[in-house]
Amino acid sequence: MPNASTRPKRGRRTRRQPREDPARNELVSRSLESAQQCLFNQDYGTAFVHYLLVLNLAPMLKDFARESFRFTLFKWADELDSVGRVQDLFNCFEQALELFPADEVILNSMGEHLFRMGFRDEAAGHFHKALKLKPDYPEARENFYRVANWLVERWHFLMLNDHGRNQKYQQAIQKAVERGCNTVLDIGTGTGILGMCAKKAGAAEVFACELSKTMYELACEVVTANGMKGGINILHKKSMDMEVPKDIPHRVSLVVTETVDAGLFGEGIIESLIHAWHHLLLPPQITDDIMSLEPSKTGRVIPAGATVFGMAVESVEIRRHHRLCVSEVGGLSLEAVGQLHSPVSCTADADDSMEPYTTERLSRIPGGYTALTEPFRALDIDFNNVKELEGLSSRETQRLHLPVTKEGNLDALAVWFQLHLDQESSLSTGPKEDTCWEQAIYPIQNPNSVALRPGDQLVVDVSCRDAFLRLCSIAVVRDGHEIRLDPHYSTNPNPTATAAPTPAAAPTPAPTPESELCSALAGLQTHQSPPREVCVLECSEIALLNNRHYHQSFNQALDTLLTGLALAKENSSSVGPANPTTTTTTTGTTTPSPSAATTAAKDPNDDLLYFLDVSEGFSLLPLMAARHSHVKAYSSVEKSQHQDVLRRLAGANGVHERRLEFWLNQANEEDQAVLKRPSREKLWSAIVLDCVETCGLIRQRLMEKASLASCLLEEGGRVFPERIVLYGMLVESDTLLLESAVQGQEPTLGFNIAPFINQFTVPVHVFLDFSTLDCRHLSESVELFVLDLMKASANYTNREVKVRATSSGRVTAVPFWYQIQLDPEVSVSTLSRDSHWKQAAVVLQPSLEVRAGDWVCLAVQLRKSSISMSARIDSEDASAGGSPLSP
Ligand code: 44T
Repeated sequence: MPNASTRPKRGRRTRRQPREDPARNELVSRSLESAQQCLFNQDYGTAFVHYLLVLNLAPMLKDFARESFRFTLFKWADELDSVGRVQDLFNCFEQALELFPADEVILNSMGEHLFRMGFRDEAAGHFHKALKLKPDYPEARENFYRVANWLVERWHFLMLNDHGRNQKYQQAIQKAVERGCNTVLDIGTGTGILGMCAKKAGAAEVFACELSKTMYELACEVVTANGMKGGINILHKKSMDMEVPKDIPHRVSLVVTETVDAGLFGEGIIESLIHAWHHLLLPPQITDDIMSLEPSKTGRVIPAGATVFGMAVESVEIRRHHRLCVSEVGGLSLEAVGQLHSPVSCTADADDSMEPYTTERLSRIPGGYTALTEPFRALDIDFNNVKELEGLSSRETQRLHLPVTKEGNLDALAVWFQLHLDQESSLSTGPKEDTCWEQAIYPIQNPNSVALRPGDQLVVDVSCRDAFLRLCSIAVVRDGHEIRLDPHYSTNPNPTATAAPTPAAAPTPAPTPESELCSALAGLQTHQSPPREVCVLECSEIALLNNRHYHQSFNQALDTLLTGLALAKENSSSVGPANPTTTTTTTGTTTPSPSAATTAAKDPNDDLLYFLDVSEGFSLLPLMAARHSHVKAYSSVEKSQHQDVLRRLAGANGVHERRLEFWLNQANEEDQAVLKRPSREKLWSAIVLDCVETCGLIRQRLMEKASLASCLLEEGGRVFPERIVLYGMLVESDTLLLESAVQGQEPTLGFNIAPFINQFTVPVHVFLDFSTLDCRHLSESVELFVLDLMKASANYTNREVKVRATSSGRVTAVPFWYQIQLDPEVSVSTLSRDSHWKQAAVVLQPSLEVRAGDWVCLAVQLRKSSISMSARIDSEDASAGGSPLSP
């Protein structure tokens, strides 16, 4: 806002300024001309400078020049970007926004640049502003949806919808404040809810801190809307960066916090509480001193402490995501693969790139789980005892011997905790509780599977390192003998048994004396061979490797295609004469038409079929193709560790090294564009595109890639898959609603929070397990649309599909998945049990009441790879509607 003293000056200046200034006008018109000329000559930098001058001197030209100015800016920004002049790029955008502060297109484009460079918070701010200026601006909306999940994680909705948790925290805070804790700091305030509870309970002073900018801004909005702006002082800070009196005037008597993740310590609660005790909290109350200081003079923390529990579990789902469970797929032996690991490991040698645990909601894990031990107590921690907090990392490793209660494969240790808010009240995050919490999962990474049975004892080490709780299965004690699980465990030099790999989904066979002998031998052998390099693959890459059906299907489709093409080549070369018009350039590039090239008999490479796999991540498909005679396969696997594995597998499967190449190596060396085949200009026989992301969404720019790919195919060549069919189903699912927005009309604990956080609602949910989603099916599955990758002219689809409701209910969501059609005969479904893909769902806003027999009209839109849907009851005669199809 300009202040009062500047206004008249501006006015005077404008008044003094003659309306018509010929010199100025001359400059404006010359600069405008130069700008247009430079634009025409594609000299965008100079054009941009001229436009800046013009529009600063003659703001009335803004409307006239807006389009060309934007165009110039975007072109110039692309150029700056391509040469890495990031600072200059953002300076240009800032200058542009000074001229056009409310231009949603410029805001959105700046957001896109920010996002690509990793400034997610700032990017989101720009998309948000663009959307506020123009709510029906689809590009900004898509971009906003893309970042909203990062900015405001979905668990915020779950936690705010968890009434039990909210009430327990509120009661504990109210009690503490009523007992005299009148100065409060809320660490990691999120939406501001706990701070507001303290204020409402009557605390004299309330401070709050939040490290995420988006959440901080949200908390400020929420607190203001609840009339507490002056009552709660919110800081955009990490608690560890706060000091007295710089940030808060004095130490506080109560810290409230819920900075805990599924593994309890993952949000850094230990470090932040140690810091708080040293710098932000009043001294603790000495509990055994009856005459101790009054609560307003001492400090305490809510939650007061926690107890961590663990349990050994069998789960096929965990196993197939963390261990290789197959020795052969798609005709390839994987024996030579070496040791594979998922990035989740808490063994002694795990480096910093490893996560110690992953998370799962065990109650919803596909295939279920079996508890192999009773829950055991792994750790107790008192948050009001700073010495205990400080001693945690140096605590001695605790070795537990856990009786095995049920027969099964040891796949993971699952961990949860009880959060003691105060002496009377606690929250549990256990797998049997009806809460929003997930459990921490410590998968067993042992390459061999471990069959446990009642009577065994599982030896588990519990320790704390780098402020993470670490649980490690060390050994199994059976009949007085120790069977080692951790290859690095060295106290027992005489390993006795590890079993051979078992298939992912097969039930664990009961161990027989023979099998035990075999495993003992296998164990000995593993022990004696030199340690091989461990290759780390993403969990979804491991699940893909374990997917037999996927590889079998590709094998079959590849077989059909490559055999057919080879035969066709053989025929044409035996019939047709050598083509005399073939020319070879000095660089060795042959430049005839593809058909002519195939008949240039001299070069043995002419008979080759070229296969390109541009899948994201690790893929065995090029190896499978290269096993065919006359095929040269290109893999786009980038990491050298992964390339080594492929080379090793090639060797072991009889694929000559010349038959497998790494495409990006080639592309870098020869500076070629991706998808253009190197060295020769003959065309590809097959190109594999990765269509669906693990999260369940169509990959971005898929259709652009597909249309490019189909132009690069030789006659008879193929893009894999040739098409994908999207299926969906009408469901009623409260769970999906609880994850997508704060539900209900009731204020949360009496506070007005929902409208603010619900701005971050995103209609598409990803990483869903449809097989275990708590929902009622209200229709059969129905085909929603087909993407033809061989005729990829359009990159969007708009369709209305009629679906018949099979039961009455409230349609809250439409989960969707894909049938990936490799050729007319062979397909894979992203919904299958052994798929590495998850599903996604559109949550309908608002939801739709249906009666059994109603026809529902689903408007499905695919724009630039993002799917949106809306539903209404179809009042017309719907007999011609889409017929239900099975996946
Ligand atoms: N997720 C639970 C973890 N913060 C909750 O920025 C349970 C996950 C979960 N601010 C499914 C279900 C559930 N100083 O906004 C965050 C974070 C902030 C801090 C300032 C600090 N030292 C910190 C540390 C964290 O605190 C907020 C809450 S963290 C809670 C994590 C529903 N999946």
